Amino acid sequence: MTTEKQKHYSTCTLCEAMCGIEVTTQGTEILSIVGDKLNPFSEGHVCPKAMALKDLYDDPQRIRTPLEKTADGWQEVSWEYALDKVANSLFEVQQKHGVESVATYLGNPNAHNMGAILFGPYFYRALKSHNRYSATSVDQLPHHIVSRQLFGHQSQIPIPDIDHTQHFMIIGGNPLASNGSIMTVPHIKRRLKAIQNRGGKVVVIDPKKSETADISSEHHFIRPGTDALLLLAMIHTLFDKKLIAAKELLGFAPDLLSVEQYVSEYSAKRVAPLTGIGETEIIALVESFCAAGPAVCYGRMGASVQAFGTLTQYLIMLFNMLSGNLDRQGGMMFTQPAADLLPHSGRGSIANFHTRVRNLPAFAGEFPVSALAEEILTEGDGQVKAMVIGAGNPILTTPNGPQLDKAFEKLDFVVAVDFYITETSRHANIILPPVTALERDHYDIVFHNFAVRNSSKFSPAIFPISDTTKTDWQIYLGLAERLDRLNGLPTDRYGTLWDKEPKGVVDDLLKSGRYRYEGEPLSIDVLLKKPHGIDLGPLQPDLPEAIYHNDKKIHLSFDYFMTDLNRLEKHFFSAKLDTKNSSNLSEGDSLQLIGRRHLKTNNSWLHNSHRMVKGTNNGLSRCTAQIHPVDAAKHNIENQQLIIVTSRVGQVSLPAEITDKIMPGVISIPHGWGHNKKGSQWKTAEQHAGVSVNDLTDEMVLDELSGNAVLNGVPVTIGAA
Ligand SMILES: Nc1nc2c(c(=O)[nH]1)N[C@H]1C(S)=C(S)[C@@H](COP(=O)(O)OP(=O)(O)OC[C@H]3O[C@@H](n4cnc5c(=O)[nH]c(N)nc54)[C@H](O)[C@@H]3O)O[C@H]1N2
Ligand SMILES: Nc1nc2c(c(=O)[nH]1)N[C@H]1C(S)=C(S)[C@@H](COP(=O)(O)OP(=O)(O)OC[C@H]3O[C@@H](n4cnc5c(=O)[nH]c(N)nc54)[C@H](O)[C@@H]3O)O[C@H]1N2
Ligand code: SF4
Ligand SMILES: [Mo]
Repeated sequence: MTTEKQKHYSTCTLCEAMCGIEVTTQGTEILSIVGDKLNPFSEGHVCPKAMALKDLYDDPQRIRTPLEKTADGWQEVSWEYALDKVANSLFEVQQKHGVESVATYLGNPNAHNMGAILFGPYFYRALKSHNRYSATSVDQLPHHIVSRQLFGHQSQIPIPDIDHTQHFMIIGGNPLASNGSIMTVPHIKRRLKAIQNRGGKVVVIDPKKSETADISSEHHFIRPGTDALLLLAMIHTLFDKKLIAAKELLGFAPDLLSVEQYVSEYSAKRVAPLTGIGETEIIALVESFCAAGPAVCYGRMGASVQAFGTLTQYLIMLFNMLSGNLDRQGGMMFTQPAADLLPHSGRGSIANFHTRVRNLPAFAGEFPVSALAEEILTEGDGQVKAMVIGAGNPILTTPNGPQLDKAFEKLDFVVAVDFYITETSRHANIILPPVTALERDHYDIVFHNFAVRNSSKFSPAIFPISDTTKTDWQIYLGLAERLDRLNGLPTDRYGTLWDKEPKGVVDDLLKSGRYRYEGEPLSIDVLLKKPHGIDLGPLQPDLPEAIYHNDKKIHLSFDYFMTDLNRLEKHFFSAKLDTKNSSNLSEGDSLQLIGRRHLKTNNSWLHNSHRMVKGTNNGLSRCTAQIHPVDAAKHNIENQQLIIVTSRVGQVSLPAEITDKIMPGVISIPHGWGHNKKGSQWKTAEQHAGVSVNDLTDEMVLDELSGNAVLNGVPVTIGAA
């Protein structure tokens, strides 16, 4: 290896923004990471997390060799031994307890990892178990269901055309902290400012005056979990004020105007007292949206991960359609990705099987993760006895973490594919550590499909794989091959896969895709000559091609979605509230718990980087409970005072941060903290432990239509510690 300084052009994989980075290396050392100014998509943008890629690479606590848990603690073992041991152990559990007894949980970083996406499925297929879980059901599940029903494919999700819109309504998203989600968008601040500079508006609907709300044209506090009501009233207003502009969409969705009958009861006047947004304000929101020209209404975590998340996302889509903003420049548009996996991937089966204990529906072959603990703890046929955890930390990231923590202790065997000993992987018998992002080839097979502009880029690994290191795909393929062999199945096809590598699959997709570049079909070779990536232009109108249903029509699926109005009526308007499910109404002393993100966090796993946790938040750690001065006064709580927050499932104690940026009656606690569990090994993170908000969230309360978790709008009480 050369000892000269070298510059490499790569891509940050930490969040969805796909920022191009310039990485300077010397030998095996990373000297610096800065934004790649010549990347046509991100134009030099990076956030402070880009340097965390270096910290991760350097971190002495990061695991580099497979570990086995023994009576004398963790022991380093060889890859051959570790992969054999895992495959044999999973095989044995399945022999003894049946195929369903092994469950898998896939975490968020998989979505940023082409190897795991393209080759991981060989392993799940070899396992044959239906007991599959992932972070999808604490996140974007509603978006998938809405797209599956309307457009025929779970991942055909339209994206805000932020660069051409004149009015951007953001419901429950904070892109200034998250850098955008289901909207791959570097330079979000510049782009939001640009809307305002061209005479447009950015409107934020959020129980918190977030960083995004701070730079918006208008912000409206909304009571957590009442967005579906707001959307119903917004659609009601479209009809009432004769603002429907859907003529061009009627050819694709002939029944669209019959939405009117479903919203007739939901006037702005009726919903206003529940949402906290006044009747005239709601009407004005709609009028100004419709007067703006191209406009787009977009909802993210706050709108999705709540009791009516699926209904809310559906209504957002209807609102965009009825106002004439679907598939319109400056509205919600479909991308035209260069390497399009969609035609080759599952469209998303809805409820074709159910969980054993609570009878919850599967979507696209996955069960709601809220059901995982009970599937481990409840005895009987099909009980989960072993777990595979791939790039996830569900003990901190899914509802009722402590219950899952206890459940994990009962398992016969656990394997974690992870490079840290986390709150979850500490339960593993074997940990298989892949290399970090900069050590593997990268093509963003997911997030190009959600990007606000079409582009294409391949980032080859900066450091080559050695004999002693493996990427995620090598781990999964190694396990798949071993399992098939143990099951007596043919394994000849693996030879081809080992040679092809995930990048070979991307190459096929590019070559069979819709773009040519300078006369040649796009390919990995073409992209290698363009290390900064290539721009493929703005999003284009794409109906009916974007529709995956055979009849090329949008299926509005009223029967599926609108039946949830019965639950909504009961929840918000029935005189006698079902207290178990009344998660959305502040009653008496209870507050509504919501989540938040900070620019320097990434779910649960960047807190071992000193750079990410240092610095102050007015002298407080970043894991605080934000409450409004009115609520603080009511409970005699002072700023920075330790308080106890209690929910149906648990209790945490953390400092209060009193701020009028939060709506009265609401409390905000970030997720991903709580690094104080015995046996996890991340020294810096432990010094900034915080508490886990998912010790409070309730695995029994779901968005019933989808099975998605309810992490926003959780009823809690507070008191001085
Ligand atoms: N209360 C509350 N809870 C939430 C949320 C919220 O807003 N509020 N947000 C939810 C959301 S949106 C999400 S996506 C989930 C995330 O939930 P999870 O995916 O369960 O958790 P992460 O914190 O992303 O954990 C990722 C793990 O993968 C490891 N890892 C990182 N990169 C790689 C890699 O390349 N390969 C492998 N094999 N491992 C890797 C890390 O070390 C870490 O242990 O959290 C959810 N939980
Ligand atoms: N820095 C950083 N960036 C990240 C991540 C991270 O952990 N850190 N995680 C990544 C992941 S996995 C995801 S999924 C995305 C998420 O991306 P976003 O959805 O943009 O991120 P959040 O910060 O969760 O924003 C949710 C907003 O919804 C508001 N909210 C809460 N409840 C409600 C409600 O009931 N109604 C309404 N209208 N609003 C509500 C919250 O106050 C918050 O401002 O971020 C990604 N980017
Ligand atoms: S915005 Fe996201 S992709 Fe860009 S540097 Fe930050 S973490 Fe990486
Ligand atoms: Mo997420």
